Amino acid sequence: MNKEFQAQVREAVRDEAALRAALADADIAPMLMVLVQLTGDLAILDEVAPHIHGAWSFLESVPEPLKQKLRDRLVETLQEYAVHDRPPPPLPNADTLQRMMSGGVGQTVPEEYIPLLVEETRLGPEDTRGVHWRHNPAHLPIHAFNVLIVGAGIAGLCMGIRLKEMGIPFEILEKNATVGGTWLENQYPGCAVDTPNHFFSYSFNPNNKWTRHFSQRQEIHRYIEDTFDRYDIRRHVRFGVEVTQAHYDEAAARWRVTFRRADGGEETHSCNALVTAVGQLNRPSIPAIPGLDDFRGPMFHTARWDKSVDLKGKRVAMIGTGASAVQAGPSIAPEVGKLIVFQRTPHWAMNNPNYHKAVSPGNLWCLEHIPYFGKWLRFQLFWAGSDGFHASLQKDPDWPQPEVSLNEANHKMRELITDYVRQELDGDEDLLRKVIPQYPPYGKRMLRDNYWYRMLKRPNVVLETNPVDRITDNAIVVRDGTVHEVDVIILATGFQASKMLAPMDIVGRGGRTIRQAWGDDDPRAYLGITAPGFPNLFMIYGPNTNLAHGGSIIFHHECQVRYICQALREMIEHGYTSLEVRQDVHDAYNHLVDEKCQSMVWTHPGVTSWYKNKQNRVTVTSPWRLLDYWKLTQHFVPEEFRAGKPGHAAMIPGQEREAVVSVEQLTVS
Ligand code: NA7
Repeated sequence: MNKEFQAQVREAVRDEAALRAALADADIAPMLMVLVQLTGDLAILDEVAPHIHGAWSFLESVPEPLKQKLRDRLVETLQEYAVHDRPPPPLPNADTLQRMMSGGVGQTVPEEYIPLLVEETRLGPEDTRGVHWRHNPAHLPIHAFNVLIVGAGIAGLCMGIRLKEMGIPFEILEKNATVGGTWLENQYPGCAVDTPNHFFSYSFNPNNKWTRHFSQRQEIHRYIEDTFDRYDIRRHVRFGVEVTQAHYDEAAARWRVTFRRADGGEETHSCNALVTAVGQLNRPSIPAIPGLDDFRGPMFHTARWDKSVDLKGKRVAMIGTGASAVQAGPSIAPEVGKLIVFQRTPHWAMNNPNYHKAVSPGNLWCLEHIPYFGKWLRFQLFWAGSDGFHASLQKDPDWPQPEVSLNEANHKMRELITDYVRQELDGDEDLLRKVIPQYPPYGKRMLRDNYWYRMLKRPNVVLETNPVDRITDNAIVVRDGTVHEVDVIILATGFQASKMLAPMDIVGRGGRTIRQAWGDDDPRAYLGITAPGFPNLFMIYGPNTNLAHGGSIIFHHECQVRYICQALREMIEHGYTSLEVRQDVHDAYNHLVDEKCQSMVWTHPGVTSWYKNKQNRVTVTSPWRLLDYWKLTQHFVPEEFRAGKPGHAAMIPGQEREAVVSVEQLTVS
C-alpha cells in the first residue's frame, strides 16, 4: 500500500511539465481535496470552497489566480512527498472529512453520510464491502456448499467476485453467448449510461480510463469484460444456457435448477443457494397494438436492434419516448429519410453539460497519476447524483398545484427544465406544449437530454401525439385517422419490469410458485433480496430496488451482494441448510415500502410508468435514500430469518426480535 502510493507520487512528479499541464486542464474540486488530504491544510479549503457551488465540475467559479495557487501548492506537495519518500497520509478524522466533503461540493454533507462515502470511495485502508469469515475458514465446510447465479451481467459478476474472495464454489448460468447482460443486449445507436461513469463502476474496480463522463455502451461492455478477466470469473460462467425452472427440494434443502442448452437439450443442476442476477429490464415489452403482426417491413425492439436493416433514407417510425428512444432517436435522425416519433406521454429530460463531453486529457492524466484524485472525483459524482433530489420528490400536502408539481423545489425544477426545453425548441410554443409533461418532474424516470428536443426541430422529424390506433402492412394509423406510411418500425416500448424473474418458473417451499406468491406483476421481497416461502433464494435487483431519484444501480448491487454474502456466511458457519426470511419481517418491511412510496412522486395520480404495476403499486423502484438502503443492508440480522439444520425442524436462530423494521430504526428523510 505504502509502496504503491510512493511509486505513484514519484511517477507523478517525474515530468513536472506534464504534471503542470495536466493540472491546468483538470477539475478543481478533486484537486483541492487531494491537496487538503496530503497537507492537512484546511486554510486552503476555506479559501477555495466558497467558489464551489455544487458537486458537478461545471459548478465552480474559482478565480484563476486561486486555481494557479492551488496547482502550484499541489506540485510542491507532491514533490516534497517524492523527495522524502513519505508514506500516505492517514485518513482524516470524521470532522475533517465532513469539512472537506462539504467544501468540495459547496453544500453541507451531513455527518451520517461520512462512513458510506469513505466506503464507496475506498478512501479508507480496507474494502469494507468484502465479507470475511469470522471463524477459521479451514475448519468450515465451505467446499461442500455451492451457489448458482443466474445472469452474467453487472450484478452476477459482482456476486461472483465476492464469492470467489470467500472461496465459496459457484457457477454462473448465462443465456447469452458472452457476458454483459443489458450492456450486451442493448446495442441500439446512441446507447449510453446516464449515470456519471466514474461512479457507475464497481467501488472495488474503478476505471481511470473512461473516455467520456457518460460512456457509450461499447465502453461499458468492455469494462465489464475486463472486470470478468481481471477477477478471472469467466471460467465460472456456463454460456448459452437459459434457466427455465428452479425447484426447491425441501428434503434436501437444495434448489434444483433446470436450464435449456443452445442445442435444445435440458440439464438440471442443484445448489445450496440460488442467486438471481437477471435485471429488471431484460424482457422487452411488445405493445399489443392491433395489426402489429401485419406490418411487412422490418420491425424490432430497441433491445433487439437489427443491425442488418439499413435505415439510410428510410421512413422510420419510433414508438415510445422513454430513455431508449431519447438516446436512439437523435442518433438515427440525421441518416433516416423521415423519422416519425409516436409519443403516448411526454417524459421529463434534464440537461447536463457533461453529458456529451469527453473526459479532458488533464483529468485522464490526474486520474492515472495523482493519488486520491479518482476517489475524490467519485465522491463528487456520488454526491452530484444521489440523495440530493430525494426530499424534492416527497409530496407536500399543502402544495397549491399538486397536479403539476409536488412542492416548491419540484416546481422550481419544472420551471428550470421548461425554460431549457423552450430554448432548445427555439421558442416553438406549439411543440413545447406537446413535450412538456402535465405531471411533476420525476413522475416517470428522469431522462438526460440527448439533443432530443433539437431533434424534434429537424425538418425530417415529425412528433405524432395522437394515440396509435392500429398498424397495417405498411403504415401506422393514429386515432384521428391519419395514416403514416413507414418502411421500418422501431419499438422503443420498454420492458416487462414488474413481471420480475419471468419467464423463469420458480417453485418454492410447498410447491408454491413465485407467480402464485407475486401474481403477474406484484413482486415483493425483504430488502428486495429475499422472500418467505423461497428459502436459500436471493435476488439482486429484486422488487423495489430500482433507483429513480439518483444513484448508481451498481451501488445497490454492491449493497445486495454484501448482504447475500453475509447470509451465506451465516449458513456455512452455523451449518444451516436453509435460511428463510420471516413472514412478519417481510410484511413489515413491505408495508413500510408501500407507505413511503405513497408519499412520493411515483404514485402521483395519472402517471403511468414502469415503476409500478397495473394496480398502481410501486413494485420496481426503491423509496429509500441510498444511505437508508446502505444501512438496511449493511448487516445481515439472523433474528429476521428462520434457519434449518439437518434433522431439525425449521427454527429461529438467536433471539427473536419484536420490532423488525421501523421508521425509527431507519433514518428515513
Ligand atoms: P420506457 O422508459 O418504459 O419507455 C417506453 C416508452 O414506450 C414510453 O414512452 C411508453 O409510453 C411507450 N409505449 C409503451 N407501450 C406503448 C404503446 N402501446 N403505444 C405507444 N407507446 C407505448 O422504456 P425504455 O426502454 O425507454 O427505458 C427503460 C429503462 O431502460 C430506462 O428508464 C433506463 O433505466 C434503461 P408511456 O410513457 O407509457 O405513455
